[in-house]
Amino acid sequence: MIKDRLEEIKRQAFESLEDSLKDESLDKLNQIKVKILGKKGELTEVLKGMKEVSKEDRPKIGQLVNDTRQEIESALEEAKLKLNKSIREAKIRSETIDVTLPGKRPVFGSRHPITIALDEIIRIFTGMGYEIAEGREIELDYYNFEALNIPDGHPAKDEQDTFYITDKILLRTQTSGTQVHEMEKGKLPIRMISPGRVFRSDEVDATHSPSFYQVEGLLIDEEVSFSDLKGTLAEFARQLFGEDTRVKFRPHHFPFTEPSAEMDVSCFKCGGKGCRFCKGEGWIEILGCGMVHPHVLEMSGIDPVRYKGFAFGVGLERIALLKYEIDDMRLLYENDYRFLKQF
Ligand code: 2U9
Repeated sequence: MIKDRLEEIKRQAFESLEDSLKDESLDKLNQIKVKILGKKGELTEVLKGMKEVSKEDRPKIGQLVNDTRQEIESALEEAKLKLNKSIREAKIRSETIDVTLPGKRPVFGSRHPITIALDEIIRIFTGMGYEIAEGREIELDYYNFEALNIPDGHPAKDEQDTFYITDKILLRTQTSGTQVHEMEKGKLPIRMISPGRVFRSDEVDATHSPSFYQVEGLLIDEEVSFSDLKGTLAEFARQLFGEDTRVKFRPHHFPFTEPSAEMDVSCFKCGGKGCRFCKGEGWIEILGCGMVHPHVLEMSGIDPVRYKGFAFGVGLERIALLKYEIDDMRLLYENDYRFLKQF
């Protein structure tokens, strides 16, 4: 019976409508429309069956089909409105910002301990009137060795495991070349520090790395003596490690300075009594220094009779490890935020 079929179509349509509302699916709604009202839809199929209905029943059944179509159409329209509304509301909900929620704190970076040590050293020496020159990491063999009194075959040259690029070009093993370039300019007096990265073909361990940082210093003027060197470096140590710091100079040898020395500072942990930090010595070695060798001055065109100079070199990692009581140099290169944020 057509009437039963229409009832069944309506029942199924309403059921599917409920489902598509539950699923919030506009697609499903459209599918229902096509399935029931479309050109090949179920209602159209019913209309085709009208041929079998007797003439007198046709208007009644026709009316029934139309009513059913209208009922389904308006139910579909209503469902579509409802669905659009709830989709709009969900979108608004998802885009709403709760301004009362606590904000996310930005993670602040911190200065690297090597940078802190370098800034401190730069502050101290610029305070004494020194200029800063950075120089070049890739250097000629001449500026790294020869001009510093380290000719081919010199044991000091063989001792430093150098990264060579060609037989005349290398990665600098010390920043000293920067001072040589400065001396060659012929502008005197000179009062400069050269901070920077240097390279040696060393294995990595707690105290070695193939790349590390140095600050070297150079002062050249008339009438410069070893006392000037001692006074300058003692003041440097007091500013870096504290007012009560005492210094001690031990004779040493470098090819580029004569006389040469290493400077120790009184242990800033125990004040010099001897403790675990200074390995019972009371003293901690922090730098090398000396009066610039006359031959080094001469090679760069400076008259060694009229001019004298002193020079020094500090390893920045060593200063950072000592100042911040870090026991393994590798921590300085790993860039672990948990380590870095402590400084
Ligand atoms: C010129 C003349 C002299 C630079 C100097 C040192 C002593 C020194 C070391 C410190 C720790 C290297 O990083 S380290 O291993 N350096 O002991 N450096 S005097 O002397 C110069 C430099 C340039 C023209």
